[in-house]
Amino acid sequence: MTRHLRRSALALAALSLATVCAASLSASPRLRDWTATLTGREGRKVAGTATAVPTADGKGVEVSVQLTGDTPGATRPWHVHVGSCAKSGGVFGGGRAYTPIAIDAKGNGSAKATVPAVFADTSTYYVNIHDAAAAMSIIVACGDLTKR
Ligand SMILES: [Cu+2]
Repeated sequence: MTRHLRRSALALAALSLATVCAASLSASPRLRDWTATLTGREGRKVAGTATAVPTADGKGVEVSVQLTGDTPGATRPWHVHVGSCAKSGGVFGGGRAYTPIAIDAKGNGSAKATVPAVFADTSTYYVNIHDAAAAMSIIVACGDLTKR
């Protein structure tokens, strides 16, 4: 009886250890992901989401952005910037990595960028959608990146 109890206690301990390991394995990459919800500016109805995850080699950040409700046919330059929607700053990682978003006939668009820089824990970042290459100062949508 005692031996049986001891064995099942051991099995239970092994099981909970396995559960803890599985949980930390699946949780650790998630903690390093950043997400943003983009909302329209200047009365625009455009909305969207953005995510940023470290590249496999840890030397960069892979950013993806999706837009809905935008003007069909528009081409939107975009960047991750240092700062926040409320307190703007410079482009993160240099502008070269970012290819403009082409808005399709339904008003949707998406883009991906591999940025050769890493996020610092001491900084904040946001995603800016610019009106056009000839109107960079007009921001049509913005969203602060937060760690999830
Ligand atoms: Cu920008």
